[in-house]
Amino acid sequence: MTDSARQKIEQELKYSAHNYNPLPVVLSKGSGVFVWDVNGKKYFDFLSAYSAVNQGHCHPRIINALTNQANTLGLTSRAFHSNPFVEFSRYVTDYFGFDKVLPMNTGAEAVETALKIARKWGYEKKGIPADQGKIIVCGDNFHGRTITIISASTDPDARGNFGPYTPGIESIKYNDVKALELAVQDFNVAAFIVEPIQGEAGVFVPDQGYLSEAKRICSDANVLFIADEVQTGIGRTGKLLACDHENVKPDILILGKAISGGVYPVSCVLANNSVMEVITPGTHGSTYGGNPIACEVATAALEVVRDEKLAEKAQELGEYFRTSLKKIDSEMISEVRGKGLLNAVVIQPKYGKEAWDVCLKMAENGLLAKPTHGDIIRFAPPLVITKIQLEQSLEIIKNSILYFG
Ligand code: IF1
Repeated sequence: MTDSARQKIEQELKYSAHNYNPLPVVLSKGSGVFVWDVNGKKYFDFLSAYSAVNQGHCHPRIINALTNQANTLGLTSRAFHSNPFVEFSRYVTDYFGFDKVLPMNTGAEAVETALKIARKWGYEKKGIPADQGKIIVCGDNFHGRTITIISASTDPDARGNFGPYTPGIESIKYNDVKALELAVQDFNVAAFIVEPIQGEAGVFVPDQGYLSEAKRICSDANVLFIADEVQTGIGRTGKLLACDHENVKPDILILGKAISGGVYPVSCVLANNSVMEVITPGTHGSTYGGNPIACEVATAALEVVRDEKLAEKAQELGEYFRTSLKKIDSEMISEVRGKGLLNAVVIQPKYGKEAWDVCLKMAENGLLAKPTHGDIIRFAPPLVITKIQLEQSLEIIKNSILYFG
């Protein structure tokens, strides 16, 4: 690391809350699959801002939409109609096949929105007695950072000392249909919320059939099936939505991150009329939700996914990526897993060297990835990566791991 990079990191540590532990690189530029640090060193970005930058950094079509709209009309609030929102609401509902959209800004806000809709639906449509509604969540989930959402978390770091917690949340084991079957027997259950692949848990892919079975169990019990596709959606896992792998249509779909290609905070909740009609004027909203810039950016970002066939690319390149990783002959690799271009390698420490050391070595060799839970490295490049770039990346990953044996 250069002195100037070290100084910048020290400055950040001095003036900002220590809620992250970043890799020691200071980035200043991005384009496509690459980012550059303040010294001009170039890296493959294998985090993609946790799958927000599926379309690649600074995609020209999305940036054009951003600057054009920023120069025209930025924010109206939803107190007035705006042409971009009129157009976006039709575009996004048609794109994902739902009757209605409710726009927000961040993933956590969209999750909160979905939970509010589910509770209201529970009282007004299902007939759950007042204030008795329950939401079923999965152990090791990650849905965001608000107080209600961390009330649903089983991670001590995410929860610890942030109580008192929101009541009406019950946690069951992920990937366990029997546990869900039992949980929904309680009439007061309004909804089940699930990540089709658990990201924070370390890219944990459930058994084939889990999602479709879970959806069937929910439907039979008159419980809403909510899919949190904030991380898995928009092409990342090789289909437009991870639920599409099992032809599951959620009752409520939550999207964020890549819906704007990493350009602007945009999130959405989608549902059909029978569910979304519980939302009436004054019951929910957001100053920035559905603002003209967000709508134009998200429309362009979704067009890019379709026109550049990014889901199909993720499917094909993902297979190749996992096959190639499995061929690396190192005792340090104890497991390779994932779907599409959302993948992870479990690192077995060797001579005291761990996933963090591998990530530092990869950074030195020109590729950025971040360890999670100490021993898992997530690999999620922008979906615009080419086969040749993926091969170059695999060389870096391989050499960095083999460096330690
Ligand atoms: C951080 C992980 C990824 C999400 C799902 C909602 C949200 C997220 C399924 C909230 C956010 C993030 C945020 C990020 C780390 C991260 C993450 F490691 F925790 F699991 F992506 F891999 N639902 N995921 O994954 O969205 O409010 O942040 O927009 O820095 O905490 P948000």
